[in-house]
Amino acid sequence: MEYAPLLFTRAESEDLFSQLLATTPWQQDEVVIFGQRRILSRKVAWMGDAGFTYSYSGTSKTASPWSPALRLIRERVEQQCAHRFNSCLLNLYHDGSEGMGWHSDDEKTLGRNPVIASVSLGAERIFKLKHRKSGEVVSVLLEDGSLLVMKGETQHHWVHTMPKTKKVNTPRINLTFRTFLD
Ligand SMILES: O=C(O)CCC(=O)C(=O)O
Ligand SMILES: [Mn+2]
Repeated sequence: MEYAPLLFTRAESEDLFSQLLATTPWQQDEVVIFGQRRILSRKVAWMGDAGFTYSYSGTSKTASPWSPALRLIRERVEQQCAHRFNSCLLNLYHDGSEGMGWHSDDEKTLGRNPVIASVSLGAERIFKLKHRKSGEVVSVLLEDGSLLVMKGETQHHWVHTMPKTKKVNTPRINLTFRTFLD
């Protein structure tokens, strides 16, 4: 796991945040939990190269084309990681009442040891990883404009979460760049 606090300057990230907020085709997320369909207040979008369908917690989505803001972010991330990405999942957390439960990004179509590059814009939030066997928990503060890269066997051995918190009352956008295999 690698963390870079300032992939984007404060000014860049402010500008990118408002562009993404305005131009992203945000959808209300839906998940199936114990066989029941639930609407989440977090908003999501799925962007990528043409023709991708992504299945995620029981629903499937087709990728929208890259927006100019997201294309720019992708280029910076690809330079930093020396890795190409063909898709990105965007999450909009309106405030600390919205989060994401424990999971790993282990969809089969990502391959065995995926590189997942996570860009954070807006409110700082704590991100946690937990080792499946030992139970060890690692907390990382994901700052505005930062990049967190998970790779190698991370998804086999660790689950991760974006916990809800009462301390945050401003929005955050998270982008996870992923590479789906053909
Ligand atoms: O918001 C985050 O930092 C985590 C997002 C995440 O884990 C995911 O989209 O799979
Ligand atoms: Mn994840």
